[in-house]
Amino acid sequence: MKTRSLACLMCILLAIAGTVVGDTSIQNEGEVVVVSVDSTNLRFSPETITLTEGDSVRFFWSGELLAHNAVERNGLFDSGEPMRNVDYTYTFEIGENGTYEYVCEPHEEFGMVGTIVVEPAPINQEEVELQETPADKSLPGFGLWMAFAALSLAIVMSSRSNRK
Ligand SMILES: [Cu+2]
Repeated sequence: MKTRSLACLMCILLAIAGTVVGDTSIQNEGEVVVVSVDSTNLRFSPETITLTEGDSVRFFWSGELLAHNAVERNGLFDSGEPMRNVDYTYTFEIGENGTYEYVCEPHEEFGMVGTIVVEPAPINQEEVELQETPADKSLPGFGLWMAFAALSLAIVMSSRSNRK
């Protein structure tokens, strides 16, 4: 009876170990999509991009004739003062899905406007992001060692009870 309950405990611990190891092994790096200024000097290129939560938009231009910036209409991101050289990256976090419109402040009236569509992250990726804690990173093998200890204990206990 005692051996059976220990074996049961071992199974539970192995299951826990499995989920801990599984979480830390999934590292989903987001994509980075570059938006620059086209040859007319008054348009973003591309004007519309589609991303997934966790991805980034990188506003990148250098040596432009005119100074530009990229400011989201509700202030979600802002590359700062208009400049002829800009390298500004914004990463869309989990929960920031939606459609965002941004403008180049000095050239908005000329139609220098862009759109970013951010789609929700797949469910499994969302779980990884939410469950990821500093403890998981510092002790990646903790669950596995717990299971190993339980397994050792179960073997010792069962061999003792067999002798009786
Ligand atoms: Cu501009």
